[in-house]
Amino acid sequence: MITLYDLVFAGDARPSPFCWRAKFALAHKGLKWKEVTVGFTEKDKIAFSGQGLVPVIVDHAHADKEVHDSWDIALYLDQAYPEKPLLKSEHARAFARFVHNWTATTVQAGMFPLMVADMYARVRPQDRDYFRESRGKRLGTEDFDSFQAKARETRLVPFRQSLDTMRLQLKAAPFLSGGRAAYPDYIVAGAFLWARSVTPFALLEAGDPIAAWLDRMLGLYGFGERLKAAA
Ligand SMILES: N[C@@H](CCC(=O)N[C@@H](CS)C(=O)NCC(=O)O)C(=O)O
Repeated sequence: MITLYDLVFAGDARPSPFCWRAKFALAHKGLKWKEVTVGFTEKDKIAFSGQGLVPVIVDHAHADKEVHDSWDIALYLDQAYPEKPLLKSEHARAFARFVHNWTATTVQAGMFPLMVADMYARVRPQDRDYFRESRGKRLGTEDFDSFQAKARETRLVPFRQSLDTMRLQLKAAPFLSGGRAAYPDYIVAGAFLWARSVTPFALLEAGDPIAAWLDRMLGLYGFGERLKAAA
């Protein structure tokens, strides 16, 4: 059994893209886990990990080994549970790392301005000050409503275009990793599950092949039923 410390929003929503990566990785391995929720102001729950970000896992089958950071969790799971590798070879790791970097700089960075006010609206009441101050510092404003409205006017079309790389990849095969989903797919799916958890806004146009891919991703391990989509 593994314990996964998972970020929580109001209504028990679980938006963290990095925690979704860890959940995909655990499900891929066929491992069972239980989740402990962590609000933005409940970092004491993960203080034992020596840092303040989730995901954190504790592997009770391996002397309560603690691992944090989604990438290190994937590497750890491959080492402790070598069957069904997530990142089999140096080449697989390099491709996944590329997708990790692209997701950070293009996908997640592109999504955030388009949904920051919707996120703020869904943060637990006791975490709102923390979110407003920390994200306000990042964006240079705490007026998330205006920031988001402006972003939707000016940044939505470029954001959608920035995903063309992914559409081209999906022309060749049903998953980014080929015929079967693998860790690179989990990385990008995490970003889209983040968005689904915090906003009803349509980041993708109807009929976008990325939406069909996301449906396939949600079907893999039944995450579609688990996801609390934002209304
Ligand atoms: N590089 C880390 C990033 C983890 C991360 O940024 N987690 C966010 C949730 S999505 C977090 O814990 N944020 C807490 C905070 O902002 O205080 C990973 O891949 O796991």
